[in-house]
Amino acid sequence: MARKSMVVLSGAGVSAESGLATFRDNGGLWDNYSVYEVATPEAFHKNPKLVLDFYNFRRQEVLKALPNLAHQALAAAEEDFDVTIVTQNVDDLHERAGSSQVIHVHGLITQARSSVSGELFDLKGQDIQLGDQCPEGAQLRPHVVWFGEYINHMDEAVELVAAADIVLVVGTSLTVYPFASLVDCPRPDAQCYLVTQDIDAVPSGFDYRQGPASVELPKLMHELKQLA
Ligand code: BV8
Repeated sequence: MARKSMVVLSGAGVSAESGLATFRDNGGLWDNYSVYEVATPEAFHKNPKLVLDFYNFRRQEVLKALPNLAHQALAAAEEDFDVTIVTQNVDDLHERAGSSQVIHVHGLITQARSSVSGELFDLKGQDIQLGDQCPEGAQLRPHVVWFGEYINHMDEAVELVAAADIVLVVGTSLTVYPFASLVDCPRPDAQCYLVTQDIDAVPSGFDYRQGPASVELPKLMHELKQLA
């Protein structure tokens, strides 16, 4: 029998127990930084050093972090399902846990991007400094999608969710669009689950498993494995 397809839509909550700050929880990044000073193209134009320092700090945190039981449970699910992870996260913890199909719709902090050609460069753990230029002579920027910029791979994400047998939303407040609109895309007969610590409203048709991802995800994967 063909393996079932599973699409995972993840956010910062899946990396919280790896020690990486989320955005909108108490003490989250947006409690300490203004989005408009560090996560918009205008901010980068106005004060590139502040923006570079913000992402240099977060990149070093990512390099120090390790995948947690939630990332590992999702990687292990590939034994029984065709799994694709569509993540808002700019960390590489899904990949480092062993997930083989990961789509970063908001970019990847371990890479730099030319703002002229869009060419990507692996930073190999290095910071991006003011004056670091792309071959075209423009200041390098983090390969991260800022507010007001189009996100990556959205059409592909819609198609994947619309075709999936199982849709799993993990560790996201579903605040940011257009990513959050993906919860409206599953087939009527798809099995849909939401695993998160807290949410304003549970999307229609989703089975809500409230709690830490490192606890709830392994439990859910064990349940689903019986149905594979
Ligand atoms: C765009 C940068 C087109 C990278 C980020 C409607 C349609 C289109 C656009 C909009 C729209 N409405 C508004 C907009 C504009 C805007 C937007 O969505 N604003 C919001 C705030 C209202 N969207 C955009 O600008 C997007 N661009 O649409 O372009 C366009 C073009 C021109 C003009 C107009 C439109 C760009 C969006 C990308 C922005 N970049 N980040 C970075 O620095 O990382 S978004 C940022 O938020 C991160 O990427 C993050 O991943 C994302 C979502 O946050 P979450 O991952 O959900 O994290 P959060 O802290 O919110 O929640 C954590 C959750 O985890 C909570 O539920 C918590 O309970 C849970 N949790 C915590 N611990 C645990 C846990 N769960 C389980 N276990 C735990 N241990």
